[in-house]
Amino acid sequence: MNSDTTSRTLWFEDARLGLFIHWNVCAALEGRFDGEPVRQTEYGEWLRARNRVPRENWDRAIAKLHITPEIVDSWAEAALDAGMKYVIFVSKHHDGLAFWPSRLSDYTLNNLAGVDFDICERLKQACDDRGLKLCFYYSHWHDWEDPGGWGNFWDFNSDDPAQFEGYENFFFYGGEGHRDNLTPEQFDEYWHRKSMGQVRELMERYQPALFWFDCWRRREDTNMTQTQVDEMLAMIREIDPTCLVNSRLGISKIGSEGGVDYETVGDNEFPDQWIGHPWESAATFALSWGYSRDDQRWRTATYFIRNLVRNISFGGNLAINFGPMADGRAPQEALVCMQQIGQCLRENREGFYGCGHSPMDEESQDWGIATLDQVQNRLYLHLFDWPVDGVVRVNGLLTPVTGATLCCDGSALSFEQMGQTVHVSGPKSMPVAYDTVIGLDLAGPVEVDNQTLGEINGGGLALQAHRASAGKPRKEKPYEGATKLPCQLGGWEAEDAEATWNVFIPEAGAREVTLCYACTKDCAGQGFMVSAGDGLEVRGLTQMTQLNWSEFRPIKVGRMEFPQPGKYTITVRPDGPSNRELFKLLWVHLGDALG
Ligand code: JFZ
Repeated sequence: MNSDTTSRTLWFEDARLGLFIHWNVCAALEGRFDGEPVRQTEYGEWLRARNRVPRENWDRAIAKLHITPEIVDSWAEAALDAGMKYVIFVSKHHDGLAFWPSRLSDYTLNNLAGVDFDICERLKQACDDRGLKLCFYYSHWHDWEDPGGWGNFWDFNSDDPAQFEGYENFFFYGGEGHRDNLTPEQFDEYWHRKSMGQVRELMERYQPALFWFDCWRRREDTNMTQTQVDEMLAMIREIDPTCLVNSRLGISKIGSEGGVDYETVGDNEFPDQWIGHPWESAATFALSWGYSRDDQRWRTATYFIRNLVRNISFGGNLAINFGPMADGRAPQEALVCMQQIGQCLRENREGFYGCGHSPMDEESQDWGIATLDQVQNRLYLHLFDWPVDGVVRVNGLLTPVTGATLCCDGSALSFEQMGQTVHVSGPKSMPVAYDTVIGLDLAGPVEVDNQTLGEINGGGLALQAHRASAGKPRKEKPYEGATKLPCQLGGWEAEDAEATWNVFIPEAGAREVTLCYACTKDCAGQGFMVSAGDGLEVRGLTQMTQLNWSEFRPIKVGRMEFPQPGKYTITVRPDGPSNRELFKLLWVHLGDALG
């Protein structure tokens, strides 16, 4: 976990996985208006804005929503079953409809759909009963039903044609619409009456653990003032100092005085580095937040589990969203996916909750990603790609390992630590589908070397072109379709051309050296050399692989005898003068130690 965390966010950083629920009026329209799918976006909940749905039609659709208290309970039950620790319910989306019987607006589900119980109260109880934290999404800025709110330019703009000037494409590209006749005073009145009023009402009635606001632009680029967002935050802090607030309130400062509690990154965005304050990705089971019949591109448990682990390894959370249908039921695809996620987390027992940033780069390991329990000095290896020989090869681990455990059954695994490489012997078949977790107990705080190449699954070292240090030769794009690797090394004409890789060799002994390259007839027969320093080298002559540069073949060059385990720099260079291309080198492979 992050060390600079305030106690307020401790539960959040422990929780790691949450459920987002967008029950939206678009569900009552199946995501279409009069037969037309939502325009320009996959987001069904934008239907009213995108398709310019008249207010009366939207309100008639609201009346089609129906729900029972048991369905509300089923949301919490599904979250619990999925291993989620918090539920973010959309209490009011951009259309302005309140999903609780608000005293501050008539525009409520209870009024317009005749729902005769309080969904938020029921959900609060269902979450409390299951130890889940109830959180609210509240659209504080966009409100398409209130003339003082932002975003509705189709019902509320003036008739002045000037309103369209410069905005022909604004809606298409910017997405959030333009109000030419909304005065700051009107918006301020809305802000205090409805926006802050309803947030206060939600807090007083349901004591949410967190507010998820949704201003996805920089506050400076909106009509909200600094004072307004500060007032909102101050009010929340005053009513309940334990309530968390996300950065989409419109405040980017995090953690410190006057700042919010955590950062919400972009929708379906998964950062690729550690972030030093609490953060969360919100993702969708398919592409839309609200339910739409046109949105059937469902993501898999594989996708979510890998991204969850990745987020944890960078110190973050993941909240996954489903949009219930008109009767409140979650789409079956989302439910099945949630069960798969939950089963994986339950079976592994450890490695997710309470875990955080691991300094081990994902590129340095061939099997998956590590998370860390910083308090216990326990490193969790999340294996997405189980090695077929059952040997987990951990690279670049500098801290001594004192024990290895297969988390799903608690059994001890044998292991061998050879310098910065650890071999853990697991079963030949992957015990837990999607992700199997192995716990490594460390003698002290984790230290890693991410710079030195280690072994791949199955053994041996793969020195690929894109991992090389090279100026001459250069990294070139291979022939279309020739390989999935990003580059090849070409341009070896210069005498000082060389490509190098820093590797760690865990065991002394002979290793077979293979080069995979393309070479044409004109360039065959030239000398090259692979060296590991100190007279340790093998030489070869290039062989033709095809008349053009499209055919890569693995060609054995010889054996290299590594006198001792340790770090080596492997260099490939021309052997003897040449003014021609040598080859297009794709990779060098150093096999497993040969006895
Ligand atoms: C917003 C909403 O407009 C949307 O309906 C949904 O509620 C989602 C959670 O948030 O949409 C966004 C927000 C941010 C980006 C894009 C759409 N973004 O940062 O790219």
